[in-house]
Amino acid sequence: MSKSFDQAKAQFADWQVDAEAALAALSAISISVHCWQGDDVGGFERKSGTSGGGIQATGNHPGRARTPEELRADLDFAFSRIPGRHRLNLHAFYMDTDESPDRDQIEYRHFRPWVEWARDRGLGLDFNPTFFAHAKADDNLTLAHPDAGIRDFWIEHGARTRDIAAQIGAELGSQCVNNIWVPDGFKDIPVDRMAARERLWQSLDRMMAKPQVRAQMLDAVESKLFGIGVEACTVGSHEFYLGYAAKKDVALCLDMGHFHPTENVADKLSSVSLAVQDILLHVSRPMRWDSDHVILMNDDVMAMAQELVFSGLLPRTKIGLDYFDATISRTTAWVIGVRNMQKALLRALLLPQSRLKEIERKMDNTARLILAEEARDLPFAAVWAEFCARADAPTGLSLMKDLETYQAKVAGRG
Ligand code: RNT
Ligand code: ZN
Repeated sequence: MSKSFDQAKAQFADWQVDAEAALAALSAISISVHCWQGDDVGGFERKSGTSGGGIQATGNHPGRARTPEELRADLDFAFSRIPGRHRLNLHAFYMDTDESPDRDQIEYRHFRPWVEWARDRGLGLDFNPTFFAHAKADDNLTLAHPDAGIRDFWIEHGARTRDIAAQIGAELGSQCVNNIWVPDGFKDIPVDRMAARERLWQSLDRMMAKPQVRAQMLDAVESKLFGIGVEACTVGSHEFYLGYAAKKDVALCLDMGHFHPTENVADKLSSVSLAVQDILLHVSRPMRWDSDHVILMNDDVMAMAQELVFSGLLPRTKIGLDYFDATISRTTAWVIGVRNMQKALLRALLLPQSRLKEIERKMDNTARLILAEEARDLPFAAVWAEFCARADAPTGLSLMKDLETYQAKVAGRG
C-alpha cells in the first residue's frame, strides 16, 4: 500500500468516507465495453453492408481491426490496461463465421468463437440486434416499415438475437443484455406518426413474444431524439420507449447523446427508475449533436456516476459505453473512456454522501454548497492509483507509453 494512499485514506476518514469500501464497491462494477469502437462500426459480415441506418464513424487513423481476430487482440490489450472485470458488448453484425447468413438467418454458432474467447477470460457478454448497415434499412425504416415483408425480416432478426443472447447468458452464467436500437424515422415531417408508432410497438411485441429466462437474457430498448437523415421524427422516441419499457417490464436504455443537447441525462435516472425496473446506460459524449465522442471525466459523466451512487441505482443499472472515434488510436479510445467511467464512479463513491444528504434534508443550502465544493479537493487520484496498482494496471506516463507502443504495433494494418 502506498504512502499517498494511506494519507488519502486518513483524509477521507476525516470526512466519514471509507476509501477501502469505495475500492471494494468499484471493483464490483463491470462496464460493458462496446466492440464497435475497434473497427469504426463496420462489422464482419461477408457481404458488404454499409447502407441504411445512419451510423458513421469519422476519421482514418491507422490500425482499424479488420477481422474478429484483430478485434479480439485489440480488446485483450485494452482489457489488460483497464482495472477490474468487465464485459464485451457485441453487435450481431460482428459474427465470426465462414458462412454468410443474412440477418434473418443468424444462429448461436455464428458467435461461438466470441463466447469461447469471453469464457477463457472471465468476461461477460452483452448483445445487440443490428438494424442498420443493411439494404433492408435503406429507407430508415425497419420494424416500423409500412411493408410487412420488411417488418417480418427484422422481427425475425430480433427474435433470433434474443435466442442467441439467452444462450450466451446461459453459457457464461451471466445475464446477457440484448439492446434494441432501430434507426426508424422520417427525414421530413410525416403525417401519420401514429401509424408508424403502432407498427413499431406491434413489431416489438411480436419480436419479444417468446418468453426467455431473465437470468440469461434481458431485453432493453433504446430511444433517440433524431439521427442523420431522420431529422423530422424518430419513431422510437424517449416517450415511446419509456412507456414501452414500463409496460412490458424490459430495460430502458438511456444514451447520453440521444436527448436535446442541454438536457441533463443524469437527472432522468431517479425518475425513470420509479417506473422501470432495469436501466441500461449508453455513456457517450455528444458534442452539439449525437457525435459519439470518447467520454471524458467531465461534469456530465460525473453527474451520471453520482446519480447512480446516490440514488442507489447501481444494482439495477447496466453501464455500457457507446462512442466511436476513428481519428485517434481505437484501443486508446477504449482504455481512456472505460477508465474515465470508473474514475467518475470512484469519485462518486468517495463523496461524503450521507452527510450531504442530511444537510439537504435540513434545508441548509449554504452548508451543502460548502461541503460539495470543498469535497472537490479531496485526494481522489491517490485512491484511483491504488485501485490500478492492486489490479496491476498502469497509470499516467507508463500508461501512455503502453498505449503508444500498442498503437505503433497495429498502425501497419491496411
Ligand atoms: C445509435 C445508438 C446505438 C448504436 C449502437 C452501435 O444512435 O446509439 O446504440 O450506437 O447500437
Ligand atoms: Zn447508443
